[in-house]
Amino acid sequence: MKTLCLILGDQLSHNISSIDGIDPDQDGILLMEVMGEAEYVPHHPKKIAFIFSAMRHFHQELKEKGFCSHYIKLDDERSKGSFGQTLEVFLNDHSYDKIVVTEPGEWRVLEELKGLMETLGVPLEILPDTRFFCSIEEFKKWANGKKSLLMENFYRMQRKQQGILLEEDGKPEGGEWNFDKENRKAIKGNLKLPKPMRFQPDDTTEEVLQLVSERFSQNFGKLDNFWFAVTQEQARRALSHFIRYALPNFGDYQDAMKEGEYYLFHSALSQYLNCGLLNPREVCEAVEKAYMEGSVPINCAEGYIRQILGWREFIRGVYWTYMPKYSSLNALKADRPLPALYWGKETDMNCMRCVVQQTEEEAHSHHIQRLMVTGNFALLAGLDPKEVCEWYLAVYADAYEWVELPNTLGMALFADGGIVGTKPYAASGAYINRMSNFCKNCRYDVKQKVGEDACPFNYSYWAFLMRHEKRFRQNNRMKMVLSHLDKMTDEEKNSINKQFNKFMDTIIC
Ligand code: DLZ
Ligand code: SF4
Repeated sequence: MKTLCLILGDQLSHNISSIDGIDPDQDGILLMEVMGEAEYVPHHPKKIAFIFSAMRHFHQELKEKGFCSHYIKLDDERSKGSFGQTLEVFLNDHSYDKIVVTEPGEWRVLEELKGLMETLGVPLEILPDTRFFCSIEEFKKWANGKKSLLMENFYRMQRKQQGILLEEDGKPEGGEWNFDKENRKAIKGNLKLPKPMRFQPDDTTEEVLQLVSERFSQNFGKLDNFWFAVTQEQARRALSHFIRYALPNFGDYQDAMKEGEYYLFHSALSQYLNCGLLNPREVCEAVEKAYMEGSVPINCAEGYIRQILGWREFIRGVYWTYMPKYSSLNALKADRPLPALYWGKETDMNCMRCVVQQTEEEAHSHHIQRLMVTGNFALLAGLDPKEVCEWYLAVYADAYEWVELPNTLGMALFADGGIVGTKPYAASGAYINRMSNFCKNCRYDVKQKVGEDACPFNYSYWAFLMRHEKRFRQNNRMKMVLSHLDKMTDEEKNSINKQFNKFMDTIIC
């Protein structure tokens, strides 16, 4: 049976289930650059360039391994709007008895593939994505019947099942399951900061950069200084570089931010993991090995492994358990449009300006910047989750809906009403001031709660709590913060609300 294997842009792994069983002597493989995927949200140009270049390199590697790999470039006339249309055109010239594809990372694409089963006239088989530790079915089984889904419980179960960072008696390495308490230092003094490994674009990447600059220059984001890894071999070098130079301090400074310093001790490997250039297993194994050899302390190894084995898998499980309803949840009924400052319009809020500028330059910012600056602001301001989610999906090189949606809609915006997190990650300017130096160069005063010079995060925080007071009174974990609200006079509350509304009117126009 002559089989065609489809490889999507985030499936660039040589051990992916769809390739397993492909016979180089008779079967074929197809990768397609299609406009529908490139523009369903206005992706950052660096994201498009990264995916296209990694796809083209992957195709080259498949050919070198002896596979009959076909590649349709975006400017090839056979590239039509969607995967389905392009595939139809391809099948006019090539005959296959069967098509196989690994399940896609997005609901939208899964629906498209299911639709093709009816119309293509060739059987299409969708295989499970075995690159994850936990299958979708396993996650659903774990989640079934639970009132709330605690990531920590899921994570411990994964550690036990996978045998990662466990002592011989099954107890956790270092005596604790979670070292998060040790991960909250701010950057002080002249700490030497490493940089992620950078790669010079080769001819293939240069060709893609040219294409993207011609076709997507109107999108938010800069294309110059492209440095991402675009092959598995490069991504593996970036992983070793991270483990050697950044991981030993990753844990301590995981939540820190510093103006002008984009990566601190973060790995910047998520775009490689999420498109398949790195496998989560090899990443966890390499980090565990570094710990066992004594080159990395436990809080760093555990903190990093928790992100991959715990959080990343948990988020994927939530996505596939709750979709398609999940994408339209809006528990806090937030409906303000996304202010233009998210697309680079000047703002006096230094923290927002710095994070948006970094995003524009790099198509990357680290998780605390995403959660506690741009995400926190969106939560406090009551921005429409649909618009916020679209922004996150568009601007980050590692963003596919399965990972972006629960992180944004659930964790940052609390729009799922508590599926991902038990309470909203709302914080005033004090948090940003504690974890960064942004406030030093800001026109606003982080110490002032209200007034023309007050930090907008401060009055927005209190206005947010007032707006949702009734709901949050029912949440035990919100008791402490609401007790502060109880001490405020009506006059104070009124002036906070007035200033919040006035500020929102000035930034949303
Ligand atoms: C993000 C993206 C972009 C920009 N372009 C393509 C493309 O042209 N061809 C392709 O196969 N994949 C692309 N991707 C990644 C897909 O959007 C991703 O594979 C699906 O969203 C996963 O369901
Ligand atoms: Fe951000 Fe407020 Fe600090 Fe300015 S003062 S940087 S707006 S937290």
